[in-house]
Amino acid sequence: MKQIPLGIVTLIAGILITLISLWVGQNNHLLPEQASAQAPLVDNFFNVMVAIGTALFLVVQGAILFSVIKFRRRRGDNTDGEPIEGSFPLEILWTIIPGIIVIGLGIYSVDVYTEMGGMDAISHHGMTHESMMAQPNSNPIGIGSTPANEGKPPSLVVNVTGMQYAWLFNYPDSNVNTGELHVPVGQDVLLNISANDVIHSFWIPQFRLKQDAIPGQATQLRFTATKTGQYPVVCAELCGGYHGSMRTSVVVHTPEEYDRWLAENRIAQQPEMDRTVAVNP
Ligand SMILES: [Cu+2]
Repeated sequence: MKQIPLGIVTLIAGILITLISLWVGQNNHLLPEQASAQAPLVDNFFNVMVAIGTALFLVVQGAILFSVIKFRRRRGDNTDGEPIEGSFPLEILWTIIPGIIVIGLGIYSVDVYTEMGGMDAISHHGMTHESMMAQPNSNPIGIGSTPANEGKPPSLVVNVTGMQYAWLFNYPDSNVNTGELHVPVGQDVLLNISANDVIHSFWIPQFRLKQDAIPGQATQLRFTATKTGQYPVVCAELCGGYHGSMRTSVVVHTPEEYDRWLAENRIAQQPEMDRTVAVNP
């Protein structure tokens, strides 16, 4: 058999591994459906990491498999293996490559966080010590306005309270209280999150958003839902014996549906009970 030059073999293997890794990165289907404007940002980052992970897996496992077959013990060969003691250039190489990958992912992740609105909350922290003493915990932390929405007020504000073991939603503009979050699709929504007792964590997997609810520290999540439907809201911080049942839903409506829902609940929650009966069969 004619020997193919090692350089060509390595090149072909490199191209194949790159193509396979890129494909796996784009087609892994490991995450649930995307339902917020932030979701594609998170998923693109995740897919890049899956692609890099796949490439590393193939290179490492491929090298092991290749060595096991190529350098296996032949029948009747009882000699010792060649003693090899480290390789300085190789160690430099496999330190530099992960170093570049980690720094690159670090920079990319900060970019994703900025695009999601994560830096908005942080920039609000440039206040003096005196003003912090005067207004304790008045600056919410979490995901704020995206660079595109900078300076614009949100179109809907909802107060979210976490308690053992439920989420409560209050719509301050319309005085509606619910146990389920309802939002219109395509609109800029701000959640003001607080906790009554212990730390909880407000998580909507389909939005790729999660924010701790902390007693004494206001937090926030600002997002735009991009797909109508019903998605789970899950408490993601172990908060006590019934933490596992601390779940509810977010319902993303079309704007017309949302207005109808809001109108029904606004009337339903007024004190005059006769009207409640009339509109809420
Ligand atoms: Cu909880």
